[in-house]
Amino acid sequence: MDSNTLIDLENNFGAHNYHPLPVVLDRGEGVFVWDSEGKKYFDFLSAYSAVNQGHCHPKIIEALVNQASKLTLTSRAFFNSQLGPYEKFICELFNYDKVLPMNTGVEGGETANKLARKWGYLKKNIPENKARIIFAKGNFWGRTLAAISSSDDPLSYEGFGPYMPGYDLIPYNDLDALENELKDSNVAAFMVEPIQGEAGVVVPDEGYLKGVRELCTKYNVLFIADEVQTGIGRTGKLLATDYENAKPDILILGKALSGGVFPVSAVLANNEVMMCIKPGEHGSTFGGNPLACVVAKAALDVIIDEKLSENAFELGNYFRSELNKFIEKSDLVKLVRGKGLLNAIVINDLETSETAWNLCVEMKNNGLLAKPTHGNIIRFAPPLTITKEQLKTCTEIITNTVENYSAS
Ligand code: IF1
Repeated sequence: MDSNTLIDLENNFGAHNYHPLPVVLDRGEGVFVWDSEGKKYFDFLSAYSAVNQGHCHPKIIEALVNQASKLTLTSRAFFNSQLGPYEKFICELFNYDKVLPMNTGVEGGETANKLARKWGYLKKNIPENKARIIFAKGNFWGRTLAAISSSDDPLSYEGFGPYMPGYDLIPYNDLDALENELKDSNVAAFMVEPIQGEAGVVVPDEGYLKGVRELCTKYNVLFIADEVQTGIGRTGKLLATDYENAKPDILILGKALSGGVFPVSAVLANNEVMMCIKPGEHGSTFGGNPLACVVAKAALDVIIDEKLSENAFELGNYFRSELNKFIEKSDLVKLVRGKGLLNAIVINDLETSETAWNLCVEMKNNGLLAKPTHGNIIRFAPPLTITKEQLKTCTEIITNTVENYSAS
């Protein structure tokens, strides 16, 4: 089927909860994807950072296929032979006592919130139903009713009320505002992204995460880091919180934990927190399934064996320095920001403009796929397996596209 037919099918039979770029992808390998007509593109979205290891990484696919023909799902009503070894591996890698396996990123967030509330009641003696969780404005952690209840983006929450009580917002990157809230003894946790993805790759000031860690310790509040997007090498370290040695009390991972093969998420914490949840109090049919365990183990091995965090660190510096040179002479691009290979450019235009969208359509025509976030921001997040040569080519595609757009 050609692309237009396939787009029509999605339009006719799928809910209209997305507005995709007009490209139909059919195949992927490493940093490349191909559309139904066989045209090849650099993937600069990586499925929102789920495909850090590159599309269809042979080692991850091999693990998937081998396990798929052996055992896929048992539920947690029984033990399975892959779960224990995986749990030991991931706990040792991230240095936590325990892990709670889930599937999607938002389930990871929900799990972290439930853990924090339970801990608040059992360990901090917060009166019943009074636990509060603080979030930063501009946060994004998914689409469930709890997640949208903490959102200040009307697109996410409007028309879906009533909302979850016990959630409050403070400005991002503001330690004074945080300290003010944490003084209330009913606060169980502060949940935050080390870099805000959906908000447009907003990088906080140096020292912010360290400050969050210190304030949470001082006021006996749990620091929950949502590393669903920033984790697993994306920002140039295994975790973005590693930059400031700001170890969260609860760590949420997702997306690239499976290399984009299927939803695998994880919540990590020490016993003091994790043991607050008892049998029957939380779970999931698919969480911790043997297929997910071997896939996640393989996906993490690839990050480590291929030094993808290090590659993201180096190539991210290169990408931003090349773009900064370009920005000096560009009227259209205002700035580039990010860490590692999680970057965005801000277009010198209104948030309501179509410029970013139009640029993405042009970049697509030129063989590179990226997605606008808001009307004037374009995120660039290639697979971390990208080489310097490839990134050089991509930087040229991006800057040439902007130049031609400005000229037209
Ligand atoms: C959509 C953006 C990315 C996340 C963080 C948890 C989750 C996400 C920091 C939930 C999910 C997504 C989901 C996707 C778009 C997207 C996104 F455009 F909104 F900003 F990645 F950058 N924490 N992010 O970024 O994970 O339940 O989806 O597995 O359309 O909702 P999930």
